[in-house]
Amino acid sequence: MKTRITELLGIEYPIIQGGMAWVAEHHLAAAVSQAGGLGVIAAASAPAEVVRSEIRKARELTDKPIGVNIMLMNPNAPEVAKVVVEEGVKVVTTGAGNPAKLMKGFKEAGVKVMPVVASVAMAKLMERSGADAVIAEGMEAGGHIGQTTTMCLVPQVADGVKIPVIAAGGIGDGRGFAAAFMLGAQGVQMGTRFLVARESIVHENFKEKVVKAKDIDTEITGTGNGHPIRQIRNHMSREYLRLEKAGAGLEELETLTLGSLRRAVMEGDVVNGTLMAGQIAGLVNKQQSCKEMIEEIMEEAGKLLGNRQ
Ligand code: TUI
Repeated sequence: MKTRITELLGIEYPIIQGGMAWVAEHHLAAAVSQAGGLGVIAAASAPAEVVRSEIRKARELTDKPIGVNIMLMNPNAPEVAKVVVEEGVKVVTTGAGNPAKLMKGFKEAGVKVMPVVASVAMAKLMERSGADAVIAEGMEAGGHIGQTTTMCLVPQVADGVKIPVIAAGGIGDGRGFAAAFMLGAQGVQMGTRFLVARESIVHENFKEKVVKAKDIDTEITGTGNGHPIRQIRNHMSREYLRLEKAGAGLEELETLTLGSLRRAVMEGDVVNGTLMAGQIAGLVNKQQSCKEMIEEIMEEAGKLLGNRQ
């Protein structure tokens, strides 16, 4: 399937893997790229040298293009950007902020930049700053989110910019893929579905929570303090919301959640860990390899979209 995104990135299918902190390490990224999508290593809050080593390990597993996601709340984002350029990575996605300051360095190095945006204004700003595409992410997504749904955000962003749009948030199968294209997207980004992939290093307890989740099993913490995070409801999310309601300050809440994503992903602590996942967790009900997932999605979407080339 050829779209402006497959052409831009030199990949087979316009499916981008979300840059999930702790989850999106070299095994997952390499598996997605090897299956014809774009695998993405999440730099998250890792030191730049760890990111370098992840890039090199991914390259040992695949010679297809690999991307890196830079989380802009991380104060060492400029250092990570330097490593990305040094290692010859050609695609970067960004999240949770404005990457304008990093854009010049990326452009000079020939790196394609695809910022995640949660509004039309931000999408336009990114286009003016030199972004090659934008990832319009609705609030169905997991982790740090904006306030608009994918259904409303994607067509408005598609009308607002000339660069290609990738839809994200709430997409987990061929129907979601086809719907995104109907809304004007040229590609999709998926996180939650890839989280449970066989190649994903996420602890089985967390994967099981996603596979068993129903449509209404996520909730958003931090809406009141500027750190809205969608996650599967558990003891941690309830405790956070209880403290938030009682007027706890950001510092107290951050102490509560310190290391909680790592605990969920690495240790399988589904009680005191933060189970970041999107609303599509309710639809994700089986574990497959990334290749099986991508083939299944493309087959279903192909039928729905009438096998357009
Ligand atoms: O970045 C994400 N999702 C994330 S990052 C993350 S790491 C984390 N770990 C522990 C605690 C807290 C965070 C977990 N999930 N998604 C991409 C995304 N970006 N969604 C929304 C946005 C966004 C929001 C506002 C992008 C730009 C923006 O602009 C604001 C500005 O700076 O002008």
